Amino acid sequence: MKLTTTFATLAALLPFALGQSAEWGQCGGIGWTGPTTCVSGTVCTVLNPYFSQCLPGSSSSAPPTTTTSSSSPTSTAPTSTATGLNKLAQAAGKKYFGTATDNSELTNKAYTAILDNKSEFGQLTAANSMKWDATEPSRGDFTFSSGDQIANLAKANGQLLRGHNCVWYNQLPSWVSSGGFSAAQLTSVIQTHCSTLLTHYKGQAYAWDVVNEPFNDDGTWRSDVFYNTLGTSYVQIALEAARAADPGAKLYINEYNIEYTGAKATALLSLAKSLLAAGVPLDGIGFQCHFIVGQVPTSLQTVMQQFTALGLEVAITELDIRMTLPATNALLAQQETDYENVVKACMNVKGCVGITVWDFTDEYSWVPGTFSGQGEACPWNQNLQKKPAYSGITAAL
Ligand code: 9MR
Repeated sequence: MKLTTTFATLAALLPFALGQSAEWGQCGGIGWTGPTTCVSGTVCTVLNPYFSQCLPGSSSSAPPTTTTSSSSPTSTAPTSTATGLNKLAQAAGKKYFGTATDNSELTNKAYTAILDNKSEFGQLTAANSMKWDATEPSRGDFTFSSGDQIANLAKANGQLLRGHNCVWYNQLPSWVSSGGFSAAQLTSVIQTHCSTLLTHYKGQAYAWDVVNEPFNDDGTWRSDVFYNTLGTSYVQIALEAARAADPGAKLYINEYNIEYTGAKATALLSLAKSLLAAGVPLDGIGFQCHFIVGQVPTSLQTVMQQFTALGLEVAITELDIRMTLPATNALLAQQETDYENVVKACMNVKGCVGITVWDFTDEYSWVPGTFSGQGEACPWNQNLQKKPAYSGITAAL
């Protein structure tokens, strides 16, 4: 036993003696002064400007800052010992498995112990604190302290950040929605907001939901101050301002109920085509995936592929699967299957870059507050215990 421990310790130290990072170790990023090469069988992969990591595989995947040492790759292929949702997702070639979180939750130590665990979560989204009402509550008065708390946490944990969001009809201060602006004035309001927001987080966000929920479920445009004042052009205005502010961020349109084939998915597909044809900067489509147990759409993979066929990437951005309470073993078992199927859909689509759950615990889910009598939508329960849903996710990864 003692001998094994000593040998294991020496073996673990060997990469450092060779100046290499171990599998899953850091190998680069702003401020990193440690090794910049990886042990054999792993590749130094840029996850964000602050964090490059030695991921299992050879140098054919994402552009590495540096590649593996030249030691013989003919030995047994690396068997993945990955545990944790993010580790598994990355081992399977995805960029991240992530979660939404909110500022008020960060005082719960038991919660943050899981949130900060990069094996589980490699990406964070601020559930509320980067929205318009939080960041520009009155015109020109920008407040980033709450958003910064989430961004800084992601940075400290070596996690990617998804920015959410720039232009949305909801959580929009009345100075915008009822401002009586002309088209020219509202254009400037959008440009200032998107530009200031993305400039503030420049270099930190992997992606931004630049436009959120532009369509009604029947595929018509949502009637809000943006559409009513500017027509469809507001989408282009926002995307162009976002690109100019942070050229490194992937720019997304994020939407729900596009997981089903039908009018809404068709409307977004034709918008995406026309934006790309016009040279408007659009990189990705977010599939929110707020689902109901037993009713997960079988069309998810097909619809995602319709978008990736245009050259766009896609991501599952707000996954949760709710049920009518009380939870039963049968419902929890169905939820396990449902989570597995949703994650599988992303796994089956090469251009699906990652999956984000809309918070990981039932303790902080938005569902019970919005859908009376429903809940239990997350993979961890209210007591921060993993549910069968967790196994559904790992089975798919
Ligand atoms: O999780 C968010 C919740 O705390 C807010 O009260 C709610 C208000 O609009 O927004 C929730 O997040 C939404 C997200 O920003 C966009 N897609 C739907 C999400 C759930 O409502």
